Amino acid sequence: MNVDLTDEQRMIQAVAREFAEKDVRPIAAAIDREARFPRETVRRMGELGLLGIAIPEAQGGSGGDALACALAVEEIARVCASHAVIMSVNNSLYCDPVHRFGTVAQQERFLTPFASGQKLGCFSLTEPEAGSDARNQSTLARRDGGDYVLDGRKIFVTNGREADAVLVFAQTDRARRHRGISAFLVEKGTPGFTVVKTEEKLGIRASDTAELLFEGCRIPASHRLGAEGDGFAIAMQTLDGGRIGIAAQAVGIAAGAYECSVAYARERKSFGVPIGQHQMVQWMLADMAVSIEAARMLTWRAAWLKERGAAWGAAAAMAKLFAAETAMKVATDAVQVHGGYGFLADYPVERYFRDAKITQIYEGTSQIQKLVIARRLLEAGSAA
Ligand code: COS
Repeated sequence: MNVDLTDEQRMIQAVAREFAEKDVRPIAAAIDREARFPRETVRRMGELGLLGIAIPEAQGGSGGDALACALAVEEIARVCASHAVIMSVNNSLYCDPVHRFGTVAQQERFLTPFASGQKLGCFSLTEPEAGSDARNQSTLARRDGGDYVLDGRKIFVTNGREADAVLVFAQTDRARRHRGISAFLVEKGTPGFTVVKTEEKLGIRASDTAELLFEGCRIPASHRLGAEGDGFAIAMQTLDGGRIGIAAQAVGIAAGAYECSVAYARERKSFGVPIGQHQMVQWMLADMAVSIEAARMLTWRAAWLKERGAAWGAAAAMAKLFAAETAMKVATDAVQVHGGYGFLADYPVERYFRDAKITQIYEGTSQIQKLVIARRLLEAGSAA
C-alpha cells in the first residue's frame, strides 16, 4: 500500500479540515447539547463536494476515491462526530450502493442530486428483531402489478427524518429467507411512508436517528435496486464499505480527544509542573498516539483494497473493530487526563467520550466484526 496521498486526496482532506475548523467547531458543542440537526452546515458539506466524494463527477460527485472519503470523514469527526456520520451515511450507505447497483434512470433520480448534496439519503436495514441478525427481516414488499407495496417498521435509521430518500430492505419472498430480501428506493412524501420517532441519544446527538413506518406504501417496481432476492448481498456489501467510514469516524474521534489531551497536558499543572511531565500522563498520551496511528493505517488499507477491487470486507471489519475500540479507549483516557474537568460538559472530551461509544455498535458491533473476521480467516485458511 502506498501511504503517500495523491494531490487530489490531500485537497479533499484540506477542504474537510478547513470546513471542520471554520464552520463546524464553533457550533459542535451547541448542536450536541440541543440535539439539533445542523441543516446549514450539511448543506455546506454538499456545496463543498463532501457528500458524494467517491462518486464520479458526471453523477454529481467529486470523482474521488474510498481513501479520500475516509480522510474527509476523519477530519470532520476530529471536530464533530455527528457531522461525520451524517456525511458517511450519505457517501457510503446511500450513494455507493445506488452507484454500484442502480440503473441509469435510478442514478439520475436517486444519485445525482444526492451526491451533489442537494438531497440527503439514508439506509434502512435494522428492525426491532433484525439488528446483528440482519437476515431476520420482517418488512414485506408485496408485488402488485407494476408496483410493490411495503409494510413494516425500521429502526435506528441515521438521517432517517431528514433524508429525501431511503434505501430500504424488505422481504419479497419470505420462503427464500435471506435470498428473498430485496432493496428499494423510497422517496420522502410517498404515501404510507412516515417517520414516527426521532431517538434521544447518549452521543452523536446532532445526527438524526429515526424510526420509519411503512404502511401500504406503494412504489413503482422500477424503484427496486438490483434484482429481486439480491437485497441481502447488497446490504452486506454496502456495510463492508460503510465500515470504512465508521472506522474513519472513530479515528477522527480518537484524534480529536488526543489533541485536547496533549494541549491540556501542556497547560494544566499539578505538583508544580505541567501534568505532561508526569510519566503516567506521558504513558497515556503515547499509547493514544500509537493506537490512533495503527487504526488510521488499518482504515487506509481497507480503503485501498476497496479501491483496487480486491476483497475488502475483512479488512474493513478489522479497521472498524480496531478503530472503534481505540476511539473508546482514547476518549476514556482523555477524560482521565483532564481529571474532574473531563467529566464536565464544558470540556470537549466529555462529548468525544459519549460519541465514541456508538462506533463500537453501529454498522455492526465489535462482536460482529470479530465474527466477520474469523469467518474470513477460516474460509481463507490464512492470516487475513
Ligand atoms: N458481501 C456479499 N454477500 C455477503 C456478505 C458480504 N460481505 N456477507 C454475507 N454475504 C452473503 C453470504 O454469501 C450468504 O449468501 P448465500 O446464502 O446466498 O450463500 C448470505 O449473505 C448469508 O451470509 P451468512 O450466512 O454469513 O449470514 P449470517 O446471518 O450468518 O451472518 C452477518 C451475517 C452476521 C455477518 C450479518 O448479518 C451482519 O453483518 N450483521 C450485522 C448487521 C449490521 O451491520 N447492522 C448494522 C446496520 S446499520 S446501523
